[in-house]
Amino acid sequence: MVNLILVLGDQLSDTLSALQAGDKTADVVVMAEVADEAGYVPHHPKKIAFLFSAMRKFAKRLSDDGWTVDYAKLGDGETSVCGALLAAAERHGADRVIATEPGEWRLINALTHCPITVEQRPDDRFIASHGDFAAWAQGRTTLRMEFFYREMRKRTGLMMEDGKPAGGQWNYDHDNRKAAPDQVDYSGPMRFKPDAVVEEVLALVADRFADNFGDLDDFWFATDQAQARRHLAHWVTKGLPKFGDFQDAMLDDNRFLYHGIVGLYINAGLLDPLEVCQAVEAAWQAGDVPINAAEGFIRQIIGWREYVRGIYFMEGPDYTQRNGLKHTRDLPAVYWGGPTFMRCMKQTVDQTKTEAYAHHIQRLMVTGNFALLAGIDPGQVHEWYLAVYADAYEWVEAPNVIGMSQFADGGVIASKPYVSSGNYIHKMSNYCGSCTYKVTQKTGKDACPFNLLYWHFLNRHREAFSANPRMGNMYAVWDRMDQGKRDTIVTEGDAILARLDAGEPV
Ligand code: FAD
Ligand code: DLZ
Ligand code: SF4
Repeated sequence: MVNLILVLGDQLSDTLSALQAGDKTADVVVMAEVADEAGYVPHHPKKIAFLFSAMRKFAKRLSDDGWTVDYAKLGDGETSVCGALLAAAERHGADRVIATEPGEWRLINALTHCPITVEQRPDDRFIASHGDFAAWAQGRTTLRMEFFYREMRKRTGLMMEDGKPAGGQWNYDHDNRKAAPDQVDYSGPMRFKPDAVVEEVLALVADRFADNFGDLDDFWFATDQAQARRHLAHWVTKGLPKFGDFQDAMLDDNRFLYHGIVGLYINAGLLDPLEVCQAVEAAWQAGDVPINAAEGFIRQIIGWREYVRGIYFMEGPDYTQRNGLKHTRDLPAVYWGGPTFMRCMKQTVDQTKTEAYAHHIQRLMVTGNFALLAGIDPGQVHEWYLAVYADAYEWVEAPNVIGMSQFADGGVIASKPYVSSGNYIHKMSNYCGSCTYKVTQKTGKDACPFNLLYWHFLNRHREAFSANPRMGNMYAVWDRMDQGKRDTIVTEGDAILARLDAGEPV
């Protein structure tokens, strides 16, 4: 009997467990562009174009390799993955599907309830299985990433020497917090001219997703493994050496700084996470990059990336509905490109719109920080992040947003909320110099909204955080402020929130 082998849009890896379990000479690979996947959030047009192009090229690669591939283009067939499987089963006389577990509970459930036998195999493109993560987490009162990361270093042997961390330290983060540089001597990610496959997809996306937030023009992403590898090699040579130093910096006129722009390729399966880490380790071993850059980058991949996936699957399907701080405000229009006087928000949203990309600190300390301080409903924040970034899939996006950024999981991931006044953004960027607001002003009409909302947030959530040992100092500072200043901050913070509620720009 013929088996169907399901390959989803973010499973474009030769080593995929479903492909490994299949028989090239007898089974049929099913790949489908379907409205349900393209529409569960209003994905950025560049994200859809990237994924459909990469899917089409991967299907061709499989068929060149001898597989029979049943590929449905958007609009050609069914609207859901389950529907596509049922239709293909009919066409090929199959009664069983071999799949690799999807990265989202929604789709896992859809496959579980699809009226055909679907065997969901573990996604072993990750270092830690669900069982490994559960075993690590068991019995721990706090699940801090740093300790999980050390386990992953030992397991992979990356940057290990005689069982000890290279250089004598596990973590070189203290060297990775330099402010924005005056000059960036890296020209950014490698750009690829759309080929015929990509051009066809671009026309489809322009036709079908014109109303989605995001620009489609100037599409430059790699869309196959060979291109992604070329981009990786280029970045390792030119960008990685200063990645660590300026990892947290933000610049008005440089969107990518020294970042890898590899998340979208790894998450879709075009690059293997270990392959990427090994390339970085090799550059460090060759003396081409400093230890803080190599360790800092490898920690993001085998530490943070694996850790957030572990949390997503351990916490269960209700994770995205968590709202520990009971925030209910609607997501303001500025997130969809509406007017704002805040330079940092404008820059981050503008670049998100054009590139489907913003780096970690922009996501965490600009748009994430503002949403948390303003008390935005975390479910809406989550859907925004899932829609607008080319690397966003729920298993990775939700823990970062619901957990790390919005503290909506009650502290599973973060030991304290990632909130800051304008001072942090000022220190790490050159945004404030051209902002309508004044970052040094704490109150008054020109005061930076982050300054007002920071104290407003701490004040209104006193019950939740005043006993947190990492926040005691801040409450002590607030308590020492004179009553008149505190009243002004609360009144002016209320006024900003009222403007957001009225749909007025802030
Ligand atoms: P680099 O800065 O070059 O970092 C290297 C790689 O490390 C990334 O490509 C990624 O694979 C990994 N990495 C780094 N930090 C994390 C992290 N916190 N969690 C998981 N992997 C990490 N990452 C996603 O892949 N998808 C998302 O949807 C996503 N949403 C995020 C939302 C918020 C609010 C925050 C704060 C972070 C989010 N991240 C997400 C993590 C991180 O911002 C992106 O991985 C990174 O910006 C991607 O750009 P890059 O490839 O240039 O990464
Ligand atoms: C993100 C996405 C999009 C936009 N479209 C498709 C699609 O048409 N077909 C498909 O197989 N996968 C798509 N994906 C990726 C899935 O949404 C992804 O597999 C799940 O979110 C699980 O991570
Ligand atoms: Fe952002 Fe405040 Fe700086 Fe303006 S002054 S760019 S709002 S941090």
